[in-house]
Amino acid sequence: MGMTIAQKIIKNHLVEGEMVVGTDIGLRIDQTLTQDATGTMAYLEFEAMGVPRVKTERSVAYIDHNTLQTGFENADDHRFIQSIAKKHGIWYSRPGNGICHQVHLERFGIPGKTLIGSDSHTPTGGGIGMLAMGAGGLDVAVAMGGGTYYITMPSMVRVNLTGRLPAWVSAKDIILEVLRRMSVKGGVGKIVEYGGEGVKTLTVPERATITNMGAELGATTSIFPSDEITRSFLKAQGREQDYTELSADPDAVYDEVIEINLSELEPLAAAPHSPDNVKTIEELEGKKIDQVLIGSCTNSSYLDLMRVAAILKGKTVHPDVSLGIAPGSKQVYNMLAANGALADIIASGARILECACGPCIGMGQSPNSGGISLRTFNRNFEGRSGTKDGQVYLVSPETAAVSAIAGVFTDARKLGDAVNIELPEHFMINDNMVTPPAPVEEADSVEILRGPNIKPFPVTQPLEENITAKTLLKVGDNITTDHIMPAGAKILPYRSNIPYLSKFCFAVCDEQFPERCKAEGKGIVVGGSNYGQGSSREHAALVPLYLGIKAVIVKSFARIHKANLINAGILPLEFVNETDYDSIDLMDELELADIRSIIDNGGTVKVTNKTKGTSFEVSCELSRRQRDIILAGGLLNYTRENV
Ligand code: MIC
Ligand code: SF4
Repeated sequence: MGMTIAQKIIKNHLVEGEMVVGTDIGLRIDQTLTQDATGTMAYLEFEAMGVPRVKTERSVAYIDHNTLQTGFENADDHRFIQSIAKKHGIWYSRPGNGICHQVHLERFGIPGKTLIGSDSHTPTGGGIGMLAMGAGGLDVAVAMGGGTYYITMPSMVRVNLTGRLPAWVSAKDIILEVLRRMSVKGGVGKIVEYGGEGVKTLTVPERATITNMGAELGATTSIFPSDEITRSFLKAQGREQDYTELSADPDAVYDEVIEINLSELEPLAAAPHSPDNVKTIEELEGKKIDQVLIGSCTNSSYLDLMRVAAILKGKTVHPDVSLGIAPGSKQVYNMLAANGALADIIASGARILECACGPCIGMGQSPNSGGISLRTFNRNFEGRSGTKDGQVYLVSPETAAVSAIAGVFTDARKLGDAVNIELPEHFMINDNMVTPPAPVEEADSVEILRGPNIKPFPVTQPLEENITAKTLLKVGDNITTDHIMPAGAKILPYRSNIPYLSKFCFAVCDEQFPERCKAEGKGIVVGGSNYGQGSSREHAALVPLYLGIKAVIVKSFARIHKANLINAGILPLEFVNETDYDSIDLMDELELADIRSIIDNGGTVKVTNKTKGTSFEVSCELSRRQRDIILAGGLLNYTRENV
């Protein structure tokens, strides 16, 4: 039987298990990446494992999230990561070099290789045919140490692209259309593979926009074939030697097929507060806007910004609109400066930001109260912009730029004929902001520089025999890790300080939650479906762990968050009958008797609601290895015991 692209890469990297959908498989990881907001924790964990040198083919540490530096914390963390990278064989991309996913695609990604990154948008690498997945910091640390990365073997979705995008309709509109059809939970347990004649009409940066935002489907990853277009991209990056061809076999079998005719697509937007709340620009046309932001790992490539520059050329940003632009990488920034496009952008009145995540993660540029903000980013979760009632719409760079000039939602197709922007034959290559690691013989003398912000991670205990604890929080469907552990300028600098972070846990849903946890000492969280979607931040598990959360009972989990809970030693439980969710109220006392032996031996768990005098069943779907991790009290304990 023929194979899909993803199945071929999985087969080449399979070290444990069989490729049977829904079962656990272990993969060999070729490359890893970290960013600074999850990186400090990942490197502390790597250190705790005691491996002197990374065992991957390439590991890169990027600084792109915490670049606001309003106090010593960020700069200290950067120095820590820089020193630890130098010592342990990791390449270091300095602040100013760009957003991890954009830079990795340009300079390091290789078709057919596996990549895991401590950031949920790592699937960007699927744009050049990598099997690239987001993971928790601890999983990345283990992979750096040469350990296996475990996932559940996903089912395969094929998105069949036909036709060609009309003028001013963009790759962003393709992924918004996929999100409209599949929803933010439609991709859970799946790999989304793109194919069909339409693929040949899309450049690598366009493909990467699509695989990047595939994270919002909840998918394990998304992937494109590696073809002549991939080859010319790599060649233009001076890396033609990294090219290999990769395509699905003609008789490959997919579990699901989605047909999209590119010629029929129109400009779209994801309306507040979810990436799958998709509307057409036509529906929104004429609505007044306050802010436009162009950038983020989804839409900040050379191609994106050249199109934006062409639209802004000779125009002025509307007097009621603030336009901010953050190029994705130094390469992009430099090329725009060299060819004059940056001058057109500046002349229009745009506010140029550094090439980093910036406003995408609430690091500055929060909109005005109730302000309508058009962003080319990938997430519009409530409060993520830093303004609780900010109304964030996710749009293409083209829609963003024309709307910034008009001051209202505007359909870019009004501009008439498309501007033809070609990818350059040679990108400007200058890796002077990537520092290589110290040679092995000098590694011992490299001193690790630690600032006072870096606190040890919470201690975990082996699973107890019985758990009795109160329901300290009850939340609904689609809870994001931004709800569990918010980011933004005020909190992000403390990613290495779990005790401090704990004050903000679930602040968006219930400000009293941390206090309640402190008062009770231990507790259980109850939630709806797709719990933990969004970011890969393991802080969304480590902070609840610190606050004494023993178990999370929900209708269903998002992939990375479930893995992070297991790694932290918190029980991830799912209702057998979803209606039992309704029977639990805040502060109800729940009892999980004999839980240790049930987890060890498998089977459903009976939960007794001691307050209500009722009981219900929950399942705990874990592989043997995951059971052992939970029994040991988390992956670090497990690794210490087993390695
Ligand atoms: C995000 O887009 O939410 C982030 C910030 O990049 C996160 C990582 C983090 O929380 O540090 C992600 O997507 O994984
Ligand atoms: Fe950075 Fe935003 Fe991309 Fe996350 S989604 S990596 S915050 S640019």
